[in-house]
Formats: sequence, structure tokens, C-alpha cells
Amino acid sequence: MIDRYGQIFEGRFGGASRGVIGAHATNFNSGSVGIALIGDFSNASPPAAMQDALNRLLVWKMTVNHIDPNIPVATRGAVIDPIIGHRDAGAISGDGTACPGNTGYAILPGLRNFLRANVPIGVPWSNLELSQRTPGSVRFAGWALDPDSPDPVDIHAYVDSDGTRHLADLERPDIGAAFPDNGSEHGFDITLPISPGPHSVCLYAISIGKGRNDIIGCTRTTGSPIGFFEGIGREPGWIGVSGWSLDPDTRDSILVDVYVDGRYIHTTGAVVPRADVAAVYSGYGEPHGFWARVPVGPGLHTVCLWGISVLADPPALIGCRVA
Ligand SMILES: [Ca+2]
Repeated sequence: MIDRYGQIFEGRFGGASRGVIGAHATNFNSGSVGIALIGDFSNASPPAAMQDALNRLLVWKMTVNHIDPNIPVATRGAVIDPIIGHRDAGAISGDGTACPGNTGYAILPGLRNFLRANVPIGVPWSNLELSQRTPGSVRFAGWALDPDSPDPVDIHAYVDSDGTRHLADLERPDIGAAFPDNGSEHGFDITLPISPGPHSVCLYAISIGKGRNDIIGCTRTTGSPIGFFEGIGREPGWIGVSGWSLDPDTRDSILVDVYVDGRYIHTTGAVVPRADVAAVYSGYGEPHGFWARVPVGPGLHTVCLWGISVLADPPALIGCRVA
């Protein structure tokens, strides 16, 4: 049910995964989805927000249920468009009704055109589960399949404008269980060499049969250091700071510059072993933590930390804090 503000309500509880049988149209209650526009649309047109919600709801429903808006459906002794009005169902089953009203019924041609343009029939499905930068490479893992075929799909990977072709054919029993018509050889685990510095990396699943290709995911790698300003403490005459920082282009420890109130004060090495950082940024090793203690006068001071790149990339601000 959709109200005039475009709010969508579920009439009978079933959620996205468990369909329930409604009571919306004689003889058409099973094997269909009934959508009620709340109101009287004999003369007044459904408001724009209501029509927009109807469009979006049907794009979702037809996508997840693999219903092609271009293909008529043979059912109940008739061949009908996949989108019909209540009065159309009534005419087939001999249960006459004016529903959804003349102006409500008049939106159906436009609705069908919208769905034909917007339901992504045949477009590959995918999920990028891992995107990981390591020195010299970037690794992607996940799965991709095409709803039109059990065959593995091609993946085109682009580092900036350089494309390489891969196949998503690793065994994934979980995907096979979720999509029983499409087999289970749909996993991928791709490591691409990457030069230092920033890059744009994108993966595309190549459609089999109907439908366009689809983006699996894109990421921007950085050549600048990353890190976190974790702690700041004050004692008479001193401020202490701590955190971690690493440069995505090296496993080595890097330098961290400490600025107080906008003035350079001190450089420290991010050399303290940090198993927690290594666990998240695999391939980079542990020595990326730091702490430093710098002299300050009375009153509040703003401390900013900058990670120093090993290559030509500019220093990266790790963070600023006041103490
Ligand atoms: Ca396809």
C-alpha cells in the first residue's frame, strides 16, 4: 500500500523473502503482487510522490523476482502485460470493478514505460567483499554471476585506463545455494600490480546474454600516508601524543611531523609495533605506531600530526587535537 506522501506499507507480513497470498484481486491473489494506492483516483490523479514510490517499488519487486517488463505473461487463460490494473484482472475473472479509477488507470502506460527503461533485467549480480591495498598491489575478492547463465562471468579490471580480463570461476558453495539455477563457480580473488601513488581501480562484471555490464566496485588508492591520532595528554610544560601511520607504498616505518599551533616542532618515527594495525592492513607489518612528547607553554594548544610520504606524494594530515 502506498500513501499520498509516497510512504510504502506492507499489507500482509512476509518481508522481502517470504511472499504471502494477498486478497487484492479475485483469482489473481496468488502468483502476483497487489499494490494499492490509498485514495480515490476516479478523477484526481495519484500525487507525484505516490507515483514515484510506485515506480521504485515495482523496479525493486521486478528486479528481485526476475520479471522482465517487456515480456507478456500467460496466466488464467489470458496473455497479459506483467503490469495490469485491478479492473483488467476483474475483466478476466468476471469480477467487474472500476479500480484503480480512471485517472489511476491512466498512469499504467507511463508506469510500464518507466519499468521497461529501469528494471535491470539480465544485469550481472555481484558483491565486492574485499578491497585491500598492499605495497605494489591491490587485491579484490568477492563474487559475480549473470542471472542468464550458470557460466562464470568475465571481469574486466581497470587500474586507471589499463584493463585486464579475469574470470569469476572460483567455487562458492554459498552462492550456489543462494542462486540454485546459476551454479556455484562464481567467486573471484584478483591481485593487480599497482605502481606507487594514487590510482582509480574499478571492476566490471561482463553480462552474458541480456542486460548491460555492471560495476562491481571502484576504489581510489592513495599514495599519501594514512593513520590515526589516538591519544593526547598534558603535563606541565609538555604535551604527549600517540597514534599510528603508514604509507601505502611501503612496508617500512615512516616519519610523523608534529606541529603545535601551526608551527613545526618535532619529527618522530612511526616505529612502535602495532599488531592491531597489521591485522587490518595486512602486508604492511607491525612497526607503524608512534608516540611523541613536545614542550609547550601554558594554555591550550592545537597539535597537528602529519604522515610523511616515502615518495613524491605530499604529507598527509593524520589529525589535529587540542590540549
Ligand atoms: Ca545478462
